[in-house]
Amino acid sequence: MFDALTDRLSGVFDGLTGKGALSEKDVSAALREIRVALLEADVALEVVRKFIEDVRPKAVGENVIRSVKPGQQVVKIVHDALVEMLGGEGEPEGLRIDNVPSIIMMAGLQGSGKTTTTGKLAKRLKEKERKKVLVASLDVRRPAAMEQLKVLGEQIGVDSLPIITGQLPQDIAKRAVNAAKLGGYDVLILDTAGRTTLDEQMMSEAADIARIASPSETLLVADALTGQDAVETARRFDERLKLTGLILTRMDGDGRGGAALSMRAVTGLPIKFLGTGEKSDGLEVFDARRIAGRILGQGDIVSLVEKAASEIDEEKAKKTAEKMAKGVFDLEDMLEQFKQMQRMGGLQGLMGMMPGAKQAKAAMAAQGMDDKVLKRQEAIILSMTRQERAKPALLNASRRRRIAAGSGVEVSEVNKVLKMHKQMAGMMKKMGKGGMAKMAKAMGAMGAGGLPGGQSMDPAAMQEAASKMAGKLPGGMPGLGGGMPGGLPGLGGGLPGLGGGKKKK
Ligand SMILES: Nc1nc2c(ncn2[C@@H]2O[C@H](COP(=O)(O)OP(=O)(O)OP(=O)(O)O)[C@@H](O)[C@H]2O)c(=O)[nH]1
Ligand SMILES: [Mg+2]
Repeated sequence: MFDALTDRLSGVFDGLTGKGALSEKDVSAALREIRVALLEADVALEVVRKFIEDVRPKAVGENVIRSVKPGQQVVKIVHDALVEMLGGEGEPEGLRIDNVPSIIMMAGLQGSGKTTTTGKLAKRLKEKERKKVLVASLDVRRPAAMEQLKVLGEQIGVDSLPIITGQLPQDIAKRAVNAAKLGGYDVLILDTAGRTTLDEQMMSEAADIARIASPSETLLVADALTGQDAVETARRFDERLKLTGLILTRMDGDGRGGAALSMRAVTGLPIKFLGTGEKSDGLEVFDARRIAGRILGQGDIVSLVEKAASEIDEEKAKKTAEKMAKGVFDLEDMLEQFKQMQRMGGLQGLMGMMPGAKQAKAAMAAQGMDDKVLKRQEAIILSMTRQERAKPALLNASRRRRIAAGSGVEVSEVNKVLKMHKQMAGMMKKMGKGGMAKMAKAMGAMGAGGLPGGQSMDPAAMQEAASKMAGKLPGGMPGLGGGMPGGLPGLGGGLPGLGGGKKKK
């Protein structure tokens, strides 16, 4: 998401934290580099200027330069300023949906992701907040637009307003509001038509709809890949529509991310969500603290744990945890780990959220380690019989040959999987019950605001905690092509225990 920026900044920070003492000159040089890094990431000039102005006096202060770890102090100051720029401390404000029905209007340029995001929001409100949701397309321009929303609604199990062709958007808006009232819906989401450029006709149509529906949320959906244009779009829409928040889509793309960073500072509007994929679950609540952590390469353990919690099958997790507590970890369990990792977005998805992910990613790429390998290993285990999976000792040479043939690999690959399993099982045994509980606690402390108000956030301590955690996990799956850094795949092994532990509380 912010890869290039993260790279640049970690370079600057490495320079700072590597030094015992810092002079004012060191800090100024670092600030210059941070300034360039932000500009290169496409953060608006005015925003960068203000950012550096905020940071400078704090970073060159006596108490910083004289402190024991000046570099880390500077990192913390930058972190706090970044949080401020992105939206400030504190929990992200949710959507205002306290009326019945609450109306959410989606606005934005053509192709910015309004319809997709309408679906994502509807799914989220339905599943996470148990709301009864109605979606309605007011897009009468693009012939297939209404059909698109209808199909999307069917996919996620959300009702959509019946289509009546030939109606004006204003009339559809009225009909939708009525239908939402009569149908006892908690939330009505209005998906509007977009144009390629801002024009008066589109604006007045949107303003009409806003007047008719008086939405409690008017959200601008903007494509993060369009950079500074997105910021300008937000400004212009806000003049006419009185926006209540922003949603930035395509954050999964390899854009420079700067638009996202400028958005809040320039418009004063809160960023509410990020779109992170084409699928209906590619939506993330925007949390300034977490995003700042990600940008600074501190990883985003909170997102990771949340994602794990939503993807993990509680029943299976509990079973695995119980087995592990007894020191049992068979090939069936390992298979389950692989599947879980894939559900969580595969290795790449996981890595993006881990502290120190940059180095780990590079190391993995260098070793040709990717999700395909994971799939292959899964295929190997799937070629075994149930008994073999439960009791790997059964796997003699002829059985191994059969499995290799069955999964289309060399016998040496099968051996690698078995070796890896042996190592993981060994680690699991060592960790036992105590290790798991400790780890769950460590993750909890790092996640759920365990760092009081972010005030004591010391990036170094966080790194340390994270690497300790990684150390506890069954690290290095050598079978996967030689020493994995930081025991990442082990995370898959660790997480089910976490789920199980949580449930028992
Ligand atoms: N990668 C990625 N693609 C997205 C995201 N959000 C939307 N898309 C894709 O962007 C394209 C356009 O999305 P739509 O939701 O149809 O956009 P729209 O604003 O409704 O477009 P119009 O109705 O034509 O104005 C689709 O191919 C979506 O799959 C996102 O967060 N990430
Ligand atoms: Mg659309």
